Amino acid sequence: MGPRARAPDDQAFVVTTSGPAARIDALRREIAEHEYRYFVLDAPTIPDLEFDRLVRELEALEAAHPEFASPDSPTRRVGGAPSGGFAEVRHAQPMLSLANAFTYPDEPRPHREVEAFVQRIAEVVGTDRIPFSVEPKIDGLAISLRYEHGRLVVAATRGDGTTGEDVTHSVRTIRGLPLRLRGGASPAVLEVRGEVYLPRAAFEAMNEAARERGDKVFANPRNAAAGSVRQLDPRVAAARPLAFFAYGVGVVDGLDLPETHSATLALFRELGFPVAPEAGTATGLEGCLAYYESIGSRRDQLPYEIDGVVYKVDRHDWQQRLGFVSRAPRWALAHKFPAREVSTVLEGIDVQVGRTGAITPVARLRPVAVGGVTVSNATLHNEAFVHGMDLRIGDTVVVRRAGDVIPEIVGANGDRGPDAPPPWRMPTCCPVCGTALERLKKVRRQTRDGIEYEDSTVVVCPGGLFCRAQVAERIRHFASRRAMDIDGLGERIIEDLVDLGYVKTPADLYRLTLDDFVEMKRRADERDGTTPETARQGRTATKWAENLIAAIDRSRSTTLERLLYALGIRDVGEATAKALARGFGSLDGLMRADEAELTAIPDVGPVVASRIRAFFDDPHNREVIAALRAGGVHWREHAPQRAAAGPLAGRTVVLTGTLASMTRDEARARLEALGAKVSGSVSARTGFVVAGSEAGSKLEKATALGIPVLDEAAFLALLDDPTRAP
Ligand code: I6G
Repeated sequence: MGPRARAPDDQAFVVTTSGPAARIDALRREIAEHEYRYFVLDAPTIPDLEFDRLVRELEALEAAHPEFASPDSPTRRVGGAPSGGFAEVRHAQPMLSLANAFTYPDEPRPHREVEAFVQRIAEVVGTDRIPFSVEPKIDGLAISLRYEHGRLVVAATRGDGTTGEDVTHSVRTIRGLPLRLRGGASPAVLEVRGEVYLPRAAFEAMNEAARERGDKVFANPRNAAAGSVRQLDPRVAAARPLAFFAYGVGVVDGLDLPETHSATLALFRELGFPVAPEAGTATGLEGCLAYYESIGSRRDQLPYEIDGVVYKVDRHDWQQRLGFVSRAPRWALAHKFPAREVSTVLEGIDVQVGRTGAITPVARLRPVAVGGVTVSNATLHNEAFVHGMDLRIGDTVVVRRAGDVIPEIVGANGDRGPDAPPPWRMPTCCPVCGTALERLKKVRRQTRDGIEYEDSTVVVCPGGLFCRAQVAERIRHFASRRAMDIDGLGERIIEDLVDLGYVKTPADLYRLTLDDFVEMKRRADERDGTTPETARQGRTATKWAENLIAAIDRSRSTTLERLLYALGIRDVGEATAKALARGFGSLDGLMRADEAELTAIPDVGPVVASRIRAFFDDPHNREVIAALRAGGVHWREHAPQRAAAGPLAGRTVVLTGTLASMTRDEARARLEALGAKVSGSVSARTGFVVAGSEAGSKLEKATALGIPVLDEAAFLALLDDPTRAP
């Protein structure tokens, strides 16, 4: 069901079996209850596999007994064929909008709009100690769900507030959204309103997969959620892990609502609806502002994108007294966070040279504040991305910055006059060393205006050692925290070391003396025109150099896996470095290995194996390794550890896409525990492919090669019973 299932510690259900109808009914109730525990209470009580077994049993029984079919069976979330369009739904009670307030940090009264909101309420209710219900404002799509006699009958978008679109077929697929109200509740009508959203991780995985396929990416989770809900084919919506939080009511008939909004949210939970776990209560202006600060400080850690918080007067009778101004309730306010998407001007496109020579276009932007940070650069990923968006210098572009993600351009205004600059072209020579650039994979593409380009997913500078950018990048990677961890050896110092000729390879670091550093600093200051040193500055420079020498010395004692990662072999990330270190135990063993021995290591496919072989065959790299050893770099070696016993021993499996029930690392560990080798690339030697949602080019390749593909359900069944392996 999801990645968080716990051990079966409180099994609350005893399922009786007296004929298929009773069993079907019991299974439906049991599955709905487990979905509730998982999605609403966030407290699952059975492991995923057990849950899946219940669903499979129900599916089998329903297939054998179609006479007991029911539209609100948990197996029927994806019901019916794709619809031909969206019917209009007139909301029985309008879906209103909320008034917004912003904070102006640089002004004398930064929260004046929230103060005015509270003040207006205080004047009506006679106190400023107002109890508020407070919630995060999820960046999703507002939906109204209509239940009649306990059953979901219609789900509609907000539309213009009066008339929306019928999206019942796709909203039904949202796991954790009750198709029937819980606990047998059966009011004549209950309209529950809330937000459909796409969790941040799912949004990022979806865009990554789209990028891999060369498809258009969604600008933000809200657009992705809206695009998913407005799918005519419910199977598409079902494949996207949409989620829902309830936050309000529309028409209610036959149910007594509690006296406060916070108690209504608690009632929603009892009826089976997910409610944002951050929802709470606060008193007066101070309480609201404290909530705003608290949620704001956790904004990047929340698993969903939010654009602010919402304050609502908690007491329903006070809400009624306050009423509405135009189409917004006077008793509620959306207090917005600084925007994460803003427009600015694309002033230029530069290219960056990575440590392996890969060339990445980078947008140079007119500096702009995005989500509280000034942004002047944004990644453009690759040439195809620039052409796909048809970006031109001078365009107005939309920049987005969320969480720790590097700022991205997510949209561009393509309406430009006849004097528009020509489309951008990737330079033909490395901007740093002048070597002619190479294209590793050629794809023909067309822009919107029909001009044909030969795009490459990877453009590289083959300058290697001659290219200062690559030398500096390699040393930066070598010294980085997860590699050799040389504390204090920052980007600027590395650039100076390379520019002034002190360092050409990582091994040169271990030959540097205190005097070299002091001298280098003096020359760099001279070059930069920095004022001559005072005696005190001289002492500081010596202390700085001593600290660096000590940090370099500490890095001499390392581990084989860190060293392998630090060497920067193409496609050898931390996980592969670890697997190689475990599998070979010694650097000499690894350096001697042929491609067959290399591909016996988990995560190493033929492409990576050939890269490793090429790296160690290069005499220059062998010299660097010898020089590192001579410079005192050492690590512990051990006997090779190869485990290939188990029912899947000898089978190579490729994982692709996103699995709903476990992370990729968990899936890999489960397969390896059964003896399988998990590889990162599909080849004729691949035994089978496990494809989660949003699987990209690997799935396509497997299909083209006729390699068996397991979906998530089949994969879970295989873990249960490895004899089912194709
Ligand atoms: O658009 C909204 C987002 C969140 C809302 C809302 C909300 O409460 C947490 N509440 C109301 C009453 C309305 N819109 C109209």
